[in-house]
Amino acid sequence: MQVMGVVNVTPDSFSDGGRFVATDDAVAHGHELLAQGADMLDIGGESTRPGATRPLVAEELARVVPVIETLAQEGATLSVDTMRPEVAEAALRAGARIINDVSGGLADPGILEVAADHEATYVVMHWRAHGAEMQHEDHLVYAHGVVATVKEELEQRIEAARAAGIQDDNIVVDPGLGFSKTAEDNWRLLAGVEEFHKLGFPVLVGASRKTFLGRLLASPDGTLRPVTERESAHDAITVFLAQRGVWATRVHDVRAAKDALAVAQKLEMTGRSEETIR
Ligand code: PMM
Repeated sequence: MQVMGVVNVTPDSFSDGGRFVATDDAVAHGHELLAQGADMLDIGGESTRPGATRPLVAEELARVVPVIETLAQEGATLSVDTMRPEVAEAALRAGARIINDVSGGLADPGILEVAADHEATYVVMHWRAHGAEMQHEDHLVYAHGVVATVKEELEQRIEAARAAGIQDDNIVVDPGLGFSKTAEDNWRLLAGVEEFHKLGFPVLVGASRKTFLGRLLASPDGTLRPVTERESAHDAITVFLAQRGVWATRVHDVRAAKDALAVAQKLEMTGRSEETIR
Protein backbone atom coordinates (compact mmCIF):
# COMPACT_ATOMS: atom_id res chain seq x y z
CA MET A 1 0.00 0.00 0.00
CA GLN A 2 1.24 3.48 -0.88
CA VAL A 3 1.66 6.09 1.83
CA MET A 4 0.57 9.65 1.08
CA GLY A 5 2.11 12.10 3.57
CA VAL A 6 0.05 15.16 4.48
CA VAL A 7 1.54 18.65 4.30
CA ASN A 8 -1.13 21.09 5.46
CA VAL A 9 0.01 24.63 4.60
CA THR A 10 -2.84 26.05 6.68
CA PRO A 11 -3.25 28.07 9.85
CA ASP A 12 -6.29 26.05 10.98
CA SER A 13 -6.22 22.31 10.11
CA PHE A 14 -7.48 20.29 13.04
CA SER A 15 -4.37 18.23 13.68
CA ASP A 16 -1.44 20.36 12.57
CA GLY A 17 -2.89 23.80 11.76
CA GLY A 18 -0.33 26.60 11.88
CA ARG A 19 2.75 24.38 12.12
CA PHE A 20 3.66 24.48 8.43
CA VAL A 21 2.06 27.66 7.16
CA ALA A 22 5.39 29.26 6.17
CA THR A 23 6.75 27.92 2.85
CA ASP A 24 10.11 26.90 4.35
CA ASP A 25 8.47 25.01 7.19
CA ALA A 26 6.12 23.22 4.80
CA VAL A 27 8.99 22.26 2.47
CA ALA A 28 11.07 21.05 5.43
CA HIS A 29 8.11 18.98 6.63
CA GLY A 30 7.77 17.53 3.12
CA HIS A 31 11.46 16.55 3.20
CA GLU A 32 10.97 14.89 6.57
CA LEU A 33 7.98 12.84 5.35
CA LEU A 34 9.85 11.79 2.19
CA ALA A 35 12.85 10.74 4.28
CA GLN A 36 10.48 8.62 6.36
CA GLY A 37 9.40 6.81 3.19
CA ALA A 38 6.32 8.65 1.93
CA ASP A 39 5.51 7.55 -1.64
CA MET A 40 3.84 10.89 -2.34
CA LEU A 41 2.90 14.11 -0.58
CA ASP A 42 -0.50 15.80 -0.45
CA ILE A 43 -0.11 19.58 -0.26
CA GLY A 44 -3.17 21.49 0.95
CA GLY A 45 -3.89 25.18 1.53
CA GLU A 46 -7.49 24.96 2.74
CA SER A 47 -8.56 23.35 5.99
CA THR A 48 -11.59 21.11 5.50
CA ARG A 49 -12.28 20.51 9.18
CA PRO A 50 -15.90 20.93 10.32
CA GLY A 51 -16.64 24.62 10.86
CA ALA A 52 -13.67 25.92 8.87
CA THR A 53 -14.08 29.10 6.83
CA ARG A 54 -12.67 29.11 3.31
CA PRO A 55 -9.48 31.02 2.43
CA LEU A 56 -9.44 33.43 -0.51
CA VAL A 57 -8.23 31.88 -3.78
CA ALA A 58 -5.16 34.15 -3.68
CA GLU A 59 -4.33 32.97 -0.16
CA GLU A 60 -4.67 29.32 -1.12
CA LEU A 61 -2.45 29.84 -4.19
CA ALA A 62 0.20 31.65 -2.15
CA ARG A 63 0.26 28.80 0.37
CA VAL A 64 0.57 25.80 -1.95
CA VAL A 65 2.27 26.87 -5.19
CA PRO A 66 5.76 27.73 -3.80
CA VAL A 67 5.81 24.51 -1.76
CA ILE A 68 4.82 22.42 -4.79
CA GLU A 69 7.36 24.17 -7.04
CA THR A 70 10.22 23.43 -4.68
CA LEU A 71 9.32 19.82 -3.89
CA ALA A 72 8.46 19.00 -7.54
CA GLN A 73 11.84 20.28 -8.72
CA GLU A 74 13.40 17.81 -6.32
CA GLY A 75 11.47 14.95 -7.94
CA ALA A 76 8.74 14.29 -5.35
CA THR A 77 5.38 12.87 -6.46
CA LEU A 78 2.87 15.52 -5.40
CA SER A 79 -0.84 15.82 -4.97
CA VAL A 80 -2.69 19.08 -4.40
CA ASP A 81 -5.55 18.99 -1.90
CA THR A 82 -7.93 21.54 -3.37
CA MET A 83 -11.53 22.00 -4.51
CA ARG A 84 -10.68 24.95 -6.75
CA PRO A 85 -9.90 24.78 -10.49
CA GLU A 86 -7.58 27.83 -10.32
CA VAL A 87 -5.51 26.22 -7.57
CA ALA A 88 -5.49 22.81 -9.29
CA GLU A 89 -4.33 24.41 -12.55
CA ALA A 90 -1.52 26.37 -10.87
CA ALA A 91 -0.45 23.33 -8.85
CA LEU A 92 -0.24 21.11 -11.93
CA ARG A 93 1.78 23.79 -13.73
CA ALA A 94 4.08 23.93 -10.70
CA GLY A 95 4.68 20.16 -10.96
CA ALA A 96 1.91 18.35 -9.04
CA ARG A 97 0.55 15.22 -10.74
CA ILE A 98 -2.50 14.41 -8.64
CA ILE A 99 -5.57 16.51 -7.85
CA ASN A 100 -7.06 15.46 -4.51
CA ASP A 101 -10.49 17.08 -4.66
CA VAL A 102 -12.30 16.30 -1.41
CA SER A 103 -15.55 17.51 -3.03
CA GLY A 104 -15.35 15.08 -5.98
CA GLY A 105 -16.11 17.96 -8.34
CA LEU A 106 -19.17 19.21 -6.43
CA ALA A 107 -17.64 22.40 -5.03
CA ASP A 108 -16.66 23.60 -8.52
CA PRO A 109 -17.14 21.29 -11.52
CA GLY A 110 -14.53 23.32 -13.44
CA ILE A 111 -11.86 21.30 -11.62
CA LEU A 112 -12.86 18.21 -13.61
CA GLU A 113 -11.89 19.90 -16.87
CA VAL A 114 -8.55 20.97 -15.40
CA ALA A 115 -7.83 17.35 -14.44
CA ALA A 116 -8.91 16.14 -17.89
CA ASP A 117 -6.85 18.76 -19.79
CA HIS A 118 -3.68 17.92 -17.85
CA GLU A 119 -4.35 14.15 -17.79
CA ALA A 120 -3.73 14.35 -14.06
CA THR A 121 -4.69 11.66 -11.58
CA TYR A 122 -7.98 12.75 -10.00
CA VAL A 123 -9.05 11.67 -6.51
CA VAL A 124 -12.85 11.59 -6.26
CA MET A 125 -13.72 11.80 -2.57
CA HIS A 126 -17.22 11.37 -1.17
CA TRP A 127 -18.43 14.78 0.05
CA ARG A 128 -21.71 16.56 0.62
CA ALA A 129 -21.02 20.09 1.93
CA HIS A 130 -18.33 22.57 2.92
CA GLY A 131 -16.80 22.57 6.42
CA ALA A 132 -19.21 25.12 7.85
CA GLU A 133 -22.26 22.89 7.26
CA MET A 134 -20.98 19.36 6.60
CA GLN A 135 -21.99 17.90 9.98
CA HIS A 136 -25.52 19.40 9.80
CA GLU A 137 -28.05 16.60 10.40
CA ASP A 138 -29.48 16.87 6.86
CA HIS A 139 -26.08 15.87 5.49
CA LEU A 140 -25.83 12.80 7.74
CA VAL A 141 -28.72 10.84 6.18
CA TYR A 142 -27.72 7.69 4.27
CA ALA A 143 -30.92 6.23 2.84
CA HIS A 144 -29.46 2.85 1.79
CA GLY A 145 -26.95 2.53 4.62
CA VAL A 146 -23.70 4.45 4.62
CA VAL A 147 -21.58 2.04 2.55
CA ALA A 148 -24.13 1.55 -0.25
CA THR A 149 -25.12 5.23 -0.33
CA VAL A 150 -21.54 6.52 -0.40
CA LYS A 151 -20.85 4.07 -3.22
CA GLU A 152 -23.89 5.29 -5.19
CA GLU A 153 -22.92 8.92 -4.73
CA LEU A 154 -19.33 8.17 -5.75
CA GLU A 155 -20.64 6.49 -8.90
CA GLN A 156 -22.43 9.73 -9.81
CA ARG A 157 -19.23 11.70 -9.32
CA ILE A 158 -17.24 9.18 -11.39
CA GLU A 159 -19.77 9.69 -14.20
CA ALA A 160 -19.29 13.47 -13.95
CA ALA A 161 -15.50 13.01 -14.08
CA ARG A 162 -15.79 10.78 -17.15
CA ALA A 163 -18.18 13.21 -18.83
CA ALA A 164 -15.58 15.98 -18.37
CA GLY A 165 -13.01 13.81 -20.16
CA ILE A 166 -11.06 12.25 -17.26
CA GLN A 167 -9.82 8.80 -18.32
CA ASP A 168 -10.61 5.80 -16.11
CA ASP A 169 -6.88 5.13 -15.66
CA ASN A 170 -6.61 8.50 -13.89
CA ILE A 171 -9.43 8.04 -11.36
CA VAL A 172 -8.95 7.18 -7.67
CA VAL A 173 -11.88 6.89 -5.23
CA ASP A 174 -12.07 7.75 -1.52
CA PRO A 175 -15.03 7.19 0.86
CA GLY A 176 -14.25 10.48 2.65
CA LEU A 177 -14.04 9.49 6.33
CA GLY A 178 -15.26 12.30 8.59
CA PHE A 179 -16.92 14.31 5.83
CA SER A 180 -20.66 14.38 6.64
CA LYS A 181 -20.21 11.11 8.56
CA THR A 182 -20.82 10.11 12.17
CA ALA A 183 -18.17 8.12 14.03
CA GLU A 184 -20.21 4.97 13.47
CA ASP A 185 -20.47 5.76 9.74
CA ASN A 186 -16.68 5.96 9.57
CA TRP A 187 -16.30 2.55 11.24
CA ARG A 188 -18.82 1.04 8.81
CA LEU A 189 -16.99 2.54 5.82
CA LEU A 190 -13.71 1.12 7.07
CA ALA A 191 -15.14 -2.31 7.87
CA GLY A 192 -16.78 -2.38 4.43
CA VAL A 193 -13.86 -0.84 2.53
CA GLU A 194 -13.64 -3.78 0.12
CA GLU A 195 -17.05 -2.79 -1.30
CA PHE A 196 -15.35 0.24 -2.84
CA HIS A 197 -13.10 -2.01 -4.96
CA LYS A 198 -16.27 -2.87 -6.89
CA LEU A 199 -16.26 0.65 -8.34
CA GLY A 200 -13.24 -0.51 -10.35
CA PHE A 201 -10.67 2.10 -9.27
CA PRO A 202 -7.78 2.32 -6.80
CA VAL A 203 -9.06 3.21 -3.31
CA LEU A 204 -7.51 5.91 -1.11
CA VAL A 205 -8.47 6.24 2.58
CA GLY A 206 -7.73 9.03 5.08
CA ALA A 207 -8.35 8.06 8.71
CA SER A 208 -5.29 9.69 10.26
CA ARG A 209 -5.95 11.57 13.52
CA LYS A 210 -9.68 11.91 12.84
CA THR A 211 -12.22 12.48 15.59
CA PHE A 212 -13.80 9.02 15.40
CA LEU A 213 -10.48 7.64 16.70
CA GLY A 214 -10.46 10.22 19.49
CA ARG A 215 -13.99 9.13 20.40
CA LEU A 216 -13.13 5.41 20.45
CA LEU A 217 -10.19 6.12 22.76
CA ALA A 218 -11.98 8.72 24.93
CA SER A 219 -11.37 8.68 28.67
CA PRO A 220 -14.23 7.49 30.95
CA ASP A 221 -15.40 11.10 31.44
CA GLY A 222 -15.86 11.40 27.67
CA THR A 223 -12.79 13.56 26.96
CA LEU A 224 -11.58 12.75 23.45
CA ARG A 225 -8.08 11.32 23.10
CA PRO A 226 -5.93 14.27 21.91
CA VAL A 227 -5.21 14.46 18.19
CA THR A 228 -1.52 13.61 18.51
CA GLU A 229 -2.20 10.55 20.70
CA ARG A 230 -4.28 8.59 18.21
CA GLU A 231 -1.36 7.10 16.26
CA SER A 232 -1.21 3.57 17.68
CA ALA A 233 -4.91 3.14 16.94
CA HIS A 234 -4.32 4.46 13.45
CA ASP A 235 -1.52 1.92 12.92
CA ALA A 236 -4.11 -0.84 13.37
CA ILE A 237 -6.20 0.78 10.63
CA THR A 238 -3.13 0.98 8.36
CA VAL A 239 -2.60 -2.77 8.63
CA PHE A 240 -6.31 -3.46 8.15
CA LEU A 241 -6.40 -1.34 4.96
CA ALA A 242 -3.24 -2.91 3.53
CA GLN A 243 -4.68 -6.39 4.05
CA ARG A 244 -7.81 -5.38 2.15
CA GLY A 245 -6.03 -4.19 -0.97
CA VAL A 246 -6.42 -0.46 -0.46
CA TRP A 247 -4.15 1.46 -2.86
CA ALA A 248 -3.05 4.27 -0.55
CA THR A 249 -3.49 5.72 2.91
CA ARG A 250 -3.31 9.47 3.59
CA VAL A 251 -1.40 10.01 6.84
CA HIS A 252 0.23 12.66 9.00
CA ASP A 253 2.76 10.31 10.65
CA VAL A 254 4.53 8.56 7.78
CA ARG A 255 7.06 6.77 9.98
CA ALA A 256 4.35 5.10 12.04
CA ALA A 257 2.45 4.00 8.91
CA LYS A 258 5.60 2.60 7.31
CA ASP A 259 6.49 0.71 10.49
CA ALA A 260 3.02 -0.84 10.65
CA LEU A 261 3.24 -1.81 6.97
CA ALA A 262 6.72 -3.31 7.45
CA VAL A 263 5.34 -5.64 10.13
CA ALA A 264 2.32 -6.60 8.00
CA GLN A 265 4.52 -7.28 4.96
CA LYS A 266 7.05 -9.30 6.92
CA LEU A 267 4.32 -11.49 8.39
CA GLU A 268 2.66 -11.95 5.00
CA MET A 269 5.92 -12.97 3.30
CA THR A 270 6.94 -15.26 6.16
CA GLY A 271 3.50 -16.84 6.16
CA ARG A 272 3.85 -17.63 2.46
CA SER A 273 7.35 -19.10 2.69
CA GLU A 274 7.76 -22.87 2.36
CA GLU A 275 9.58 -23.21 5.63
CA THR A 276 6.64 -21.74 7.52
CA ILE A 277 4.01 -23.80 5.74
CA ARG A 278 5.89 -27.15 6.05
N1 PMM B 1 -9.17 14.22 4.83
C1 PMM B 1 -8.81 15.48 5.06
C2 PMM B 1 -8.30 16.29 4.03
N2 PMM B 1 -8.15 15.80 2.79
N3 PMM B 1 -8.34 14.02 1.27
C3 PMM B 1 -8.70 12.76 0.99
N4 PMM B 1 -8.56 12.28 -0.26
N5 PMM B 1 -9.22 11.94 1.95
C4 PMM B 1 -9.40 12.36 3.24
O1 PMM B 1 -9.90 11.58 4.06
C5 PMM B 1 -9.03 13.71 3.56
C6 PMM B 1 -8.50 14.52 2.53
C7 PMM B 1 -8.94 16.05 6.44
O2 PMM B 1 -7.83 15.81 7.21
P1 PMM B 1 -6.65 16.90 7.53
O3 PMM B 1 -7.34 18.19 7.91
O4 PMM B 1 -5.86 16.33 8.62
O5 PMM B 1 -5.82 17.06 6.30
